[in-house]
Amino acid sequence: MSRQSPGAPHIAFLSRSASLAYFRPLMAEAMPHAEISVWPEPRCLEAEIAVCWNPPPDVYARMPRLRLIHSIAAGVDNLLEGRRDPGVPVCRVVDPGLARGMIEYVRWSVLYFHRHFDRMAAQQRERAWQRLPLAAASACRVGVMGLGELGGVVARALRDDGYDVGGWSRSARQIDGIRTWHGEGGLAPFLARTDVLVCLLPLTDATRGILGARTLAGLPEGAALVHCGRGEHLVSADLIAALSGGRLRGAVLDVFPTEPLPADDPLWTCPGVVVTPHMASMAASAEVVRQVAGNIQRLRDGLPLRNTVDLARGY
Ligand code: NDP
Ligand code: OXD
Repeated sequence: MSRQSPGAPHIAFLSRSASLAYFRPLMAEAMPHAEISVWPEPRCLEAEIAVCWNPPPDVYARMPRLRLIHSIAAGVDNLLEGRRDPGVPVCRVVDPGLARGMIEYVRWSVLYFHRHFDRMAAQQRERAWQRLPLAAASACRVGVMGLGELGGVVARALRDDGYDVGGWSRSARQIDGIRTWHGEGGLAPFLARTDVLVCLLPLTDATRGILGARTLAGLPEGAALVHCGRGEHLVSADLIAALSGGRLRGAVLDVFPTEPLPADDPLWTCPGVVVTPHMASMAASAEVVRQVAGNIQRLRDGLPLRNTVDLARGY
């Protein structure tokens, strides 16, 4: 017999790479009548709601009551795999706090190159005291790939800091004070005017491997990369070749195809690379739970869900 009270939702937190048990008390507080299971508890398969980060492969096919898949994050690439029933919607987190964190991370990374902190760190190792000319922010051309919830606010924040900001997206976007390009045809002119490339794209079939030799070769000599999208966007051998050949100046990398980044990965020690452990930004757990609970209630009330993913586009 089900332990659910009649009509109460059953919510399963599913991840094969991290324990999501820390959500249990928060979710219980937000929805006191809900049944809550956490992977690998077998009862997860009875749930109607799957709240996911890297869910186990093919798990949805074993959840006959599934009615909603909800990400705990902004990106949904890792939870679309194995989703076969077109009637089950997928929602994600969109949060001003997450956007604020991303602005901070990208602002630091852009300043790191614009104000030569990379070169100062190298000089310090040589005990070299050498001042470099102060370049105005307006002389630093930043290019943001992806102008959505995160890329859009990051581009605006950098514009307000005085940078010369360009942006690239799938469809045409207009943002005051920012020159924008879109689609395949817009990529080359966008790259050609970009000194610091910021990747805030979602991972889809169209964007996998986009940070490879061709894109990197489209940047001006001495350009730098700030990568906060997904590890699979980057062809790391191509980046390492561009850095070691001196064509590119450096890279700040937050995301990797395998996380944690394996100890023997050459990126750890590649000159010019800063590695951070997928910490550019994240939504507070309480906010994630608030959004999940809100969407569960909306589902039960027959109202349109918030922050749904367009499954045809894949983001
Ligand atoms: P959105 O879905 O709001 O925006 C995505 C943007 O990318 C849109 O502007 C979209 O274009 C553009 N885009 C998608 N496909 C293409 C394509 N083929 N060519 C050109 N542009 C494309 O996503 P968010 O801004 O919320 O998040 C972006 C990503 O950031 C997430 O998917 C995740 O991977 C990553 N992320 C990383 C974090 C970290 O800590 N490192 C934290 C949070 C998110 P259009 O405007 O035309 O739709
Ligand atoms: C996200 C992330 O997508 O943390 O929110 O990468």
